[in-house]
Amino acid sequence: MKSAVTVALDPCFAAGPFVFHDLPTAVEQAKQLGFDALELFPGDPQSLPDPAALGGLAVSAVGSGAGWVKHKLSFTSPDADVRRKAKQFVRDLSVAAARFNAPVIIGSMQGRWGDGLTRDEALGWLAEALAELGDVPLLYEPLNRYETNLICTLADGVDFFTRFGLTNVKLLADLFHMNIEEADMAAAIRSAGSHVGHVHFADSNRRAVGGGHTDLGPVLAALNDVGYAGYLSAEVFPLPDSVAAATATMTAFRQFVR
Ligand code: LER
Ligand code: MN
Repeated sequence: MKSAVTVALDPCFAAGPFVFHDLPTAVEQAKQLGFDALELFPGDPQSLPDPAALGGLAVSAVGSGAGWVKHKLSFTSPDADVRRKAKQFVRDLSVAAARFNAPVIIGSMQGRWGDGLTRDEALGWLAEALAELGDVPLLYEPLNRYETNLICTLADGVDFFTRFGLTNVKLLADLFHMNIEEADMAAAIRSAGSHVGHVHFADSNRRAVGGGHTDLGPVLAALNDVGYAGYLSAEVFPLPDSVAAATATMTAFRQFVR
């Protein structure tokens, strides 16, 4: 497994669960602490940095959260024009992310059902978007119940992929969301198996691993047992500050992985 740390690149993420909020500091600290990669959350596709600005670090993934947080785009909006713009936003992001060979995360842009929209209609539109974008590597992220009512567990994610024949998409297992929604985090990872394509490495309270009460040993054992070799990416609050959260993450990574 490889280590990554998140960097928000837009003021719309100022209060979000990202370790760093400016690129030069992130590059300097990530290199110093020995991270393999940065995970980038731009406000727009055109604000992804030049690869040369990353000082040799890889990019684990590119987040599309600004599509919702900044531009209010969603794959399950009742407005067809908003859905079309949402797909174009992710398409443009994926073109920019290809410079880094990085997949694009679909998290909050999935939206929710309700207000006259049935769950089946919403899932249909979500599946249509993921299928249309199927030529680019995508990571689909189940979120906790306070952020979506579409798919909140890994098992529901696998069922969704199977029902709509989505073979291009992998699951993003965010340990913070899983702590809220899964009955047994390790068992959920074992059941999802090779569908797991990415991990957000966070403790129960969304602090760096070690700062909450999640029992990480069985979770890491499950990831090892399913042959997971991707990133453990710290998507956590910069608490007590960015450098401390990054340092704690690397301590945990070395404890559990190396
Ligand atoms: C995005 O990766 C995520 O986990 C969402 O909860 C956004 O905060
Ligand atoms: Mn996440």
